[in-house]
Amino acid sequence: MKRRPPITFSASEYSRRAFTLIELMIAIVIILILLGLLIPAIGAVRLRAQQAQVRAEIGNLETAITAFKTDFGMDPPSGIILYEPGSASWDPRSKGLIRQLWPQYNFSLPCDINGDGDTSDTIFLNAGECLVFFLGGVYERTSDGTFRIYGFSKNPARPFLNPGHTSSDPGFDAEYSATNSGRQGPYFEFDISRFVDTDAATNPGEFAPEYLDSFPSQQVPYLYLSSYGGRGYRSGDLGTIMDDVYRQGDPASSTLGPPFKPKSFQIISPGSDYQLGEGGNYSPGKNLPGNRAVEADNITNFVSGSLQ
Ligand SMILES: [Ca+2]
Ligand SMILES: [Ca+2]
Ligand SMILES: [Ca+2]
Repeated sequence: MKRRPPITFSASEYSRRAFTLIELMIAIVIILILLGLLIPAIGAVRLRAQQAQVRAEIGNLETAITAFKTDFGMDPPSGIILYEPGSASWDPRSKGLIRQLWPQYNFSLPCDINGDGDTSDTIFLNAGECLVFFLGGVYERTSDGTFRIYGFSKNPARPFLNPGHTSSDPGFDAEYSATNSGRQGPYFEFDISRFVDTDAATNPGEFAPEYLDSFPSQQVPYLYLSSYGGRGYRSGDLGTIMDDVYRQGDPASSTLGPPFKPKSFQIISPGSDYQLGEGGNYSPGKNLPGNRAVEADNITNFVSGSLQ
């Protein structure tokens, strides 16, 4: 049987193998350079997808507000104080809003709006909390810190009957279960993992949640501002969150223009930088001044997309 000669490499073959190693290293470097170009591009695509998701959600919130208006004849207010019967007496403005929403509301019967087991809370709802309350209904914060929302009772005199208020709570009324009279809402499918209570320290005990948009690790909730059917946006609803609603005008001008959405409402997401900025004049064709640069990525219901 013929034996095969042992395999040997010539000098040129060795150099050919070494050259292959150099080629490999060059290929690796090229791949790294390409990755360096690609990763930011992937990041930009991901950001655009996240922005599109928030834009779509703002559209769904608008639809939910329309459904609320169909039932109650007005857009949700964006600032109100709710009084459980054991707290202070109603201020005239808040009482007027409740009378508009529920003409048969009985102000003297017990209710536990925040489902915490008593009927003595005063609940100051800010602009972001109003969005959740009027689209979500009465609520409770459970022992693990998560929020639940229950819509409103269809009992026209007692819309705030709260299924979260249980029979072991003081002042329990069988009607608190309220399922017998039916419920309306929630008007929006909130993701309970995105409820947040940013003013828990200043308003302890009311537990009213606000809602974060879907940007990962978002910290600043949606801002919702009502024009009260065209009667006008209220600076009081803005609190210290922003200086003003968005208005049509040159951002460089100190003369404030008419507001966007003058007869309905503004919804504002802080965008991926988690900052709302101060608001005021905005024009799609004009740059925001340097001190308002954080507003460029805000997403609103009056511009399709981020502001710039
Ligand atoms: Ca309560
Ligand atoms: Ca709160
Ligand atoms: Ca922003």
